[in-house]
Amino acid sequence: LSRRSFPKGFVFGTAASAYQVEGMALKDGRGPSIWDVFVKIPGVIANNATADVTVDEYHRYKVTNRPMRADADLDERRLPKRFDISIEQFFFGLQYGTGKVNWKGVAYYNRLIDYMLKIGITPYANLYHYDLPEALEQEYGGLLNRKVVRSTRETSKTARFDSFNSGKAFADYADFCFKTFGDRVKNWMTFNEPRVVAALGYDDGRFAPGRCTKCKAGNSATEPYIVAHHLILSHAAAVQRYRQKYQHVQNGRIGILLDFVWYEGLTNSAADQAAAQRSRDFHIGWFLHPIIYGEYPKWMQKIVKERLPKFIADEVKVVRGSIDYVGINQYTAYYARDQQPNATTVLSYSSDWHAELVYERHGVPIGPRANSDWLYIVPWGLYKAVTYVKEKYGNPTMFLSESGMDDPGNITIVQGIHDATRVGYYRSYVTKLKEAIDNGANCVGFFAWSLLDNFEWKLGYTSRFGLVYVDFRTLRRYPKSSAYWFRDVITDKS
Ligand code: GCO
Repeated sequence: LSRRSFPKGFVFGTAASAYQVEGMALKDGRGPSIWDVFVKIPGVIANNATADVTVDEYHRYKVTNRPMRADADLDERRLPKRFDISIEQFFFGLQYGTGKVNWKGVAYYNRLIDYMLKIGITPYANLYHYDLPEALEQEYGGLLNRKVVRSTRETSKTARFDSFNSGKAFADYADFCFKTFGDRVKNWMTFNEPRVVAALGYDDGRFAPGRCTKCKAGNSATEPYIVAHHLILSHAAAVQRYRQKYQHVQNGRIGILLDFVWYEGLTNSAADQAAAQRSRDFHIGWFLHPIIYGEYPKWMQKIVKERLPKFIADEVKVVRGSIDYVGINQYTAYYARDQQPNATTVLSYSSDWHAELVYERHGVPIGPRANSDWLYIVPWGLYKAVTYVKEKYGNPTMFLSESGMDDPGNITIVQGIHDATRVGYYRSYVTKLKEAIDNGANCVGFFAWSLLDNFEWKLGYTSRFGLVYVDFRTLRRYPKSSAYWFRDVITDKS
């Protein structure tokens, strides 16, 4: 297995998000995001950890890359890197676009991008990774309010969609980034895992802003759908802006990052097979279906009915086809079993699936479990997920934008850097990806999550996903066996 076994131009890289690695909490003019507020609620994050420092990439982005070069001899000229731009670093006023620009934040990303290019790393920039400015949450309810798409006064449902072109909203923030960095950044993504934003933020309340039917505030039967709808429209508005104003000059491409768990029917019964299909529709279909076909999947329309927002004709035009490529975050697979609602079922996004997710069949787990309770190692799941996108969605240009596994946080450096399980994970997943490509999937890259151990949301620092071990007391970086393995693959040495 090596780079040579992949089609010409195939890229290997690593991925990280602003909030999880930057650690410049509220310094240099950054305003608080909904995550800064969320992590402060006692008991919400393991050990009540915060991302105030995390791995301090804000100051150490050079240190991170230098040891990678010297110790692991990673050939960075061949290593694209996916990183996120953080909204709060730019706009901390009351509205995106009308909030003030934080020029220190802009300077940071200019330094980072210039440095990456100087040492030969290709930047892949994503515009939103869970960190909505708290000011927007306070002012109008954040993603629940359509102002997040366009901030011009809300008009009737028949308002022309392109009126949000003149609005001050997500598209304006995106526009600012295209204008400021697009001379150097040629690979853009709008949102990371919008499904997680909607489901974890508004259905089970596990992620910021922590809303759900059982939480202090929220409604799991309606809010996830409203938020998802606004995310799709915001994505489309940003893409439209890029295409109209920048793409022909800057020659870049733009897409979105979608998480995709593979769902396999628990049995061959028609009921379980349908449950697996519903699960796929409520998961990746929720976003990819509108983007490719201009409407929500049939199963969703049938079950969610009037709780599901609709795209008006002018919106369909902008949403459909709003990607040049799509990033798939693929880690795991589950079995799905038919589960029809009964009198006691509480209406919610997850109960709408009419499916129960299970992790074993005849007492055999679907795969070995990593440290995270949701992460079972199932390489064939990646093959099926990629092949599904190929077959169901017209084989769009895609790349594996995240894949990886975690170890417990409290292991020593020595235990941490001998990460044989992770090496095995990557070997098997990358092998399956190659099989899918050999069978025609139009997949052009693979990005490991993540280069460094970092702040893993609810798990705080009790989970390590890195190719490089971080000693969280000293913040020193130590390449793991998986970093060397990765190097060997991408430099054709293995
Ligand atoms: C994402 C992911 C990452 C996680 C990773 C491991 O949204 O892209 O949630 O931020 O850290 O998937 O859980």
